[in-house]
Amino acid sequence: MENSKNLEVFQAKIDAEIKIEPKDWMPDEYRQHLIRQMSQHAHSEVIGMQPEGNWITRSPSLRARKILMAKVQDEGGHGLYLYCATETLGVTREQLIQWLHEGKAKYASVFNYPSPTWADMGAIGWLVDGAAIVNQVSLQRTSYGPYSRAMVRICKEESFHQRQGYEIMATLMEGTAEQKKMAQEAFERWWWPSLMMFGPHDGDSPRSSNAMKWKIKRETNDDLRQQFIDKTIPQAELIGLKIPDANYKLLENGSYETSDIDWDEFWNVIKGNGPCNTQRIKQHAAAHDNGQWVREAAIAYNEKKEQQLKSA
Ligand code: BYC
Repeated sequence: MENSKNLEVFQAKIDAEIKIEPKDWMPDEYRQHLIRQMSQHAHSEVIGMQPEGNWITRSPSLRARKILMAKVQDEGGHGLYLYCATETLGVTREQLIQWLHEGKAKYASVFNYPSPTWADMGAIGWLVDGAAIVNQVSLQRTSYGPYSRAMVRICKEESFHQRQGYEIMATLMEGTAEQKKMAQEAFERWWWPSLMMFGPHDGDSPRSSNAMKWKIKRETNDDLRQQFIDKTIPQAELIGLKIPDANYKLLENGSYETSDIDWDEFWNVIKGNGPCNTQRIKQHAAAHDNGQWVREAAIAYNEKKEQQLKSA
């Protein structure tokens, strides 16, 4: 089929809500757009294990430790589904990791902030996973089949994560004055970075136009951010947390108006100048190098199995 006919069939499928599958024809721009977004999403899941992994050995109880360990492990699993889904677009996992280490691939800016107290575990689960869910529920309807199916499973797990985070915050808010202060301070550390997770305002988002046309994105950055704000502010107020925004107000339509994000901070963190950017990549690269023997052993094991099957 000539290219314009291919394009017509491709867009018609998207318009009819038929998923694009790995062996279907797709324009190269669509493929590259997906490789970029999905691999960045995968990297975010894996780099996101670091701020929480920081607290596994220092959890305040065995129950808390078991839950946190399972949660961090889930995030690693999400990264793996997403790397596999990205590989269906014809790019190797090694290449994706190399782009991450070279700084060519991004990951969510929110993971470049430190997690100095136990309350940060609450704030990350409640706010960061909470923001991720709003975005990922929408991405369940994305046009690329493998991405959409990965999202369905990831969303089920993320909703547990959001609740475990909120439980930590609610428990601290019923505790001593010191615990309440710890929770409030963690809330203040993660509120703005969580709002930044949705990306720049719609007018400043160069990727949105193609993403919406191809139904990779189903809702805009600002619409998703507003949904998150509207559901999170009442949750904060219910447990006595103060919103770190002097200008926020409830509007007649039930939605909240808030101050604008500090976009200089957002772009600065994305450029690599956040408090933990260097540490996050260094730690990932070291873990990757340390895992070399595991990858080699897995390949050797598979090769041996294949030989045994052939000679059986
Ligand atoms: N951080 O045109 P735009 C989790 C970049 S992890 C960094 O709006 P787009 C969890 C953007 O990449 C879940 N960079 O782009 C794990 C673009 O630069 P490039 C993470 C950002 O793609 C562990 C430029 O800015 N979720 O749940 O249309 C523990 C212009 O932006 C950010 C996902 O990854 C940012 N926040 O929209 C706990 C969701 N925002 O690439 C929890 C999947 C923007 O052109 N991704 N940029 O160089 C998406 O939905 C979209 O990619 C975004 C951005 C909404 C993030």
